[in-house]
Amino acid sequence: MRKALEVLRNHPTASVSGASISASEAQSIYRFWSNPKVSASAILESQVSATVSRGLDCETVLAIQDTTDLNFMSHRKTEGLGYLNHTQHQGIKVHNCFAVSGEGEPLGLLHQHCWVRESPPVKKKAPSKVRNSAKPIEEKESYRWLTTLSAAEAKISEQVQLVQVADREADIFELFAQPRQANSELLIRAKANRKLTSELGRLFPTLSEAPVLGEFSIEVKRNPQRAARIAQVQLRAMRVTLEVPDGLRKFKPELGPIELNALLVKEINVPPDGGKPIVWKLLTSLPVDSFEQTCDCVRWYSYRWLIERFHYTLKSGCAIEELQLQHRDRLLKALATYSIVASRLMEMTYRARLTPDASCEVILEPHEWKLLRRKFVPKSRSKKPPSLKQAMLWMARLGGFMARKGDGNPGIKTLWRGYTKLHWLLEGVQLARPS
Ligand SMILES: [Mn+2]
Repeated sequence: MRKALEVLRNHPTASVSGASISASEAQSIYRFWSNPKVSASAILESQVSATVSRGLDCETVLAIQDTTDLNFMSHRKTEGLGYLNHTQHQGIKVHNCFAVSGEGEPLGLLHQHCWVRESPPVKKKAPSKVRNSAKPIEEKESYRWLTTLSAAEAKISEQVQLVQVADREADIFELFAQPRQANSELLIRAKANRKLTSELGRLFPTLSEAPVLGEFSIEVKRNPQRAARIAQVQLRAMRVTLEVPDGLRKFKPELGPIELNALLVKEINVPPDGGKPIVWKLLTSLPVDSFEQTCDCVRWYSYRWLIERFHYTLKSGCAIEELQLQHRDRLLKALATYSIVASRLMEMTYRARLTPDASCEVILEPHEWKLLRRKFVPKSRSKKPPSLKQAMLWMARLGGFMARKGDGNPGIKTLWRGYTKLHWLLEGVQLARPS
């Protein structure tokens, strides 16, 4: 147990994750996950503090929030799971806050909140009063968006501009109304056609009449519904004052109308694959006085896909590992460990794509790349570290990537497998060393 703890605590960020999943340590790690004195948040601490210190070098940190379901339906023996959105599924709900720089560089996980649902979710068809609005925000699942905002603020220095980025699920009046610390901003996609104060009426029709500021192009990433493309968008922006929703007054009589900037981002052409053009209505506390400021908002919102990517990476890893853990608490600790690995892999792939020819030492420690090279180029005597691109390719080959013509780039599952295997090998080297 102590060994596992030390491995997790003492390793610098570059190898925490890998160290914690190596095969020959698996047993001590499983014991570590079973120890009631170790908490999931203690495991995450090293990753979070690495994220925070990377954030200090940034002018802007985007705190991107989103929720994912971890489905453990196949784990019939695991106790303490809860209902997911599909009521037949059992698992854990995970709300993550993933930090990204204003330039789109993944910085790592900033906060994680997990919970299980004791009862199945109320059907969408139920009257909306029964569904949700009859409760104060503190008693709703959606309170997580507010507490995560506070958690992010507590970690990021006020010297750095902190921007909460979230999809339509976070269109919550109480979130807009929550007092924020200096230099802390919101950038949220709007879902509700809210009532505006004054004679303007509703948000959406009013916004569609706002003056056009110009055109701008953004990179739209591939997802299950669409292919990647560069989208040419038209921008409109205006200042709006949102009225307090009627259902909210009885819980929060102190709330008043809220002023925010509203943006309408509309893709001009139909995408080449015939899919839906982008239409984003965004609400933000950021200034939109100039065209450049507005473009920043849109670009920052476009980085939201990185949290989707993080969740995909996390799930790929969890599926590969086929966790056989008997109880939720152990699963939560395993999840914390895997979140660190997923975060590392995101950083590696990003850097390898951005600066493929840079030294791999920005992401790998010397003992890691030296072992990789010994495996694939046993005769090399060079002291110079290989490029990032080369190191990633070797790691992918460890994970089963054939690197034939036409194989394209290695996928995340392959890299996950390769990264894990690299650490098995490192462990093997240490075992083979005479003590
Ligand atoms: Mn979402």
